[in-house]
Amino acid sequence: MFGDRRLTTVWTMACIGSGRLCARVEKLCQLGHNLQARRKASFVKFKELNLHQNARILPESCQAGRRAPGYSRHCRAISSMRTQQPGSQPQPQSVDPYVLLYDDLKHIYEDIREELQKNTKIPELQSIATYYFGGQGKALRPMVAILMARAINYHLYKENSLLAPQRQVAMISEMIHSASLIHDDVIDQSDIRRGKPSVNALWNHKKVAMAGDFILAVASMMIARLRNNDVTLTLSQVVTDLVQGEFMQLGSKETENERFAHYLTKTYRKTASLIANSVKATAMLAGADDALAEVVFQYGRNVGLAFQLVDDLLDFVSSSDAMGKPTAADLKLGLATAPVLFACEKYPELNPMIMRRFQEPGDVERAFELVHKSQGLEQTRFLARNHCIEAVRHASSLVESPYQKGLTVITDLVLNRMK
Ligand code: GRG
Repeated sequence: MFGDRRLTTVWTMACIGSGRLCARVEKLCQLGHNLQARRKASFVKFKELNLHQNARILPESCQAGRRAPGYSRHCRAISSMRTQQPGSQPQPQSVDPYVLLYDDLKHIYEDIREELQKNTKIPELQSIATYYFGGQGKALRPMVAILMARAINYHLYKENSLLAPQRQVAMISEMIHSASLIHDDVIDQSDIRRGKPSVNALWNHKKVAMAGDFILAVASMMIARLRNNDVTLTLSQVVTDLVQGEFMQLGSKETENERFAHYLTKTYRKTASLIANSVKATAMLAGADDALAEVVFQYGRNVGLAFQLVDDLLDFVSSSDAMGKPTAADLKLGLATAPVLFACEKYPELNPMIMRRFQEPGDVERAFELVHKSQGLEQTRFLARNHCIEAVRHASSLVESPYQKGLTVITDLVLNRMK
């Protein structure tokens, strides 16, 4: 329906002059994953898991019912993910992932806080480590992980169920995400996140960095408890990717082609790897074979790339009120993201600004203006949309179910989100 692999290359080539390079980069982004995928996996079988004492099958989501305390705040936080411009892609209107997964998600932050609190008796460490699990996040990563888990369970076994280890992966995914946000806030010295003072604005940065490590350590214990080597490797890959992605962000490249390649690899590592490997882990826990795990991974990779592209776009178009953080933040941090890299083609005067990381007076304002005058924002959206189409193509190969449809709806939310 959405074309074949050639289309991927064509749309990549269509949107930037350095298309062939970009397509090569796409391949590079997958390289690390493919090496992993080639290893023979010894998957835990779904039915065996059902019998395992830890593998409590959680009930199917009910659509109405009692709202948990704090749930309305959580809904407000995630409501901005809902479609802003309806109909950008054909979507099954009947499926609302937030409603569909209400029961699965309503206690997720509470469960994470509990997990963190039981692993330390130091009150300040508890406070810092649990600060970003107050329900203000969009919970995108657990939502996608659980949707995929349920879609795969239905695909393989026609089961309307979620395995307890799969829900653990959803929690682990959000924990790794939050640990990275904490480290990011320290590195960027940002004062505000999700419309609140950021963690480092409230506590000493040394303690904050250690709290981030603590979250990662507790997440590692949870991974170990899954007792599945392939899942352990898959989720550990995420942390190495995150660190490398952030590291890459500190450097810059001389030529335009090198820069775009660098940006795409960084984007995969910094954002897409977590979503791709988390959904893959849920599929592995269901007993998916290598081919199915790859389909699932590609869905997550494309959603993740689209998500970051839109994030980079919103930095230029959204208000700081909507985003809960300052706008043009990337330029101020010296970062040249997709809108700037595209704008460079029309306005080469951006090149020296990129090289000096927008440090000279007036650079940020001028770059901001040139991006808006160029086609950079449209080209970024085009690229994001095509990654969403690719994600939908992968989701379409799963057996139809509300969860499988939900995976398609997610791409629309990602593309049209306001924050
Ligand atoms: C030690 C895990 C670890 C990481 C260190 C600092 C670092 C390396 C990586 C930073 C990765 C990072 C912050 C990526 C940004 C990804 C991104 C777009 C975050 C915003 O995601 P949203 O909008 O956030 O889903 P909410 O607030 O909704 O949860």
